[in-house]
Amino acid sequence: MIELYHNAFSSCSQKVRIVLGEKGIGWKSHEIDLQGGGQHDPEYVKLNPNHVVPTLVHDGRVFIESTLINEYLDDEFPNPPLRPGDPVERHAMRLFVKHIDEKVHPAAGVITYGIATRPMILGQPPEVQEAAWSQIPDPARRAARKSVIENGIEAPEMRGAVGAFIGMLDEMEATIDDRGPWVCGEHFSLADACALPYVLRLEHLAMGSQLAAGVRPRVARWFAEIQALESYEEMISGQLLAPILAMFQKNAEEVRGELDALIASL
Ligand SMILES: N[C@@H](CCC(=O)N[C@@H](CS)C(=O)NCC(=O)O)C(=O)O
Repeated sequence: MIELYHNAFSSCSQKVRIVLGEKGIGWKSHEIDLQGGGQHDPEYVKLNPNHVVPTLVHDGRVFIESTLINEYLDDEFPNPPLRPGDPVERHAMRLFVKHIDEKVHPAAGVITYGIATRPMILGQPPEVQEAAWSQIPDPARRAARKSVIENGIEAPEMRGAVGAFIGMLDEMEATIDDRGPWVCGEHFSLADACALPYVLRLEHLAMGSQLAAGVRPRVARWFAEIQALESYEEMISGQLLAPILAMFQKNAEEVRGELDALIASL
């Protein structure tokens, strides 16, 4: 029995859900309300001491860290395999994933809270606003969250964060070769699962023009292919509540001019 503690919009949850879906693994959902502070609930923190989603429980054993969860799933449920068999290609895949985990994922929190959820948080009572950052255990992450809630698009962290996303797209455009359409060639892999949520986040935050065929043709084809996967609707788009998605898009539209200028200046 597989149980996943996750959130519909969380990038790390999305990358695990698409792997569950592509492997056809049945799972029980426990949705964690990140805006309501469910990640800080003492019962949940017993499972995930980092106060983050996702957490996977398989037959009573607890697994945290989305990349390691995906590797565990690929070991435990090997069909279809989602890592290249060739050691050189596997290294390239893991390097791609490591870069996203280390550089792009922290940037996702900056752009999501600084653009999409900030107006909602600023409309809340001060103690609720403070709860949005004060319980985050990692000091660097806590400081970045506070800064983007206070300063939004003007936060000093924003330039590096948007730059990390654009760098990811450029790397994908350079990496996807004629064998494509996937990052590692002909077969969908954990690298694609890892990139998906971050590319999707750009579309949700008024930066979808960066994915256009005329701008990055290989990324555009990759994005179309991944959205056509059999499990995409059930595991990704179908999970995103329309009012929350509309809020993301509306708030991002309000700073589109600043975002375009920032990207042009990179
Ligand atoms: N390295 C962790 C990062 C997990 C993470 O940052 N999760 C985010 C959602 S994508 C989260 O739970 N954030 C809690 C918050 O926003 O307070 C992983 O890969 O699982």
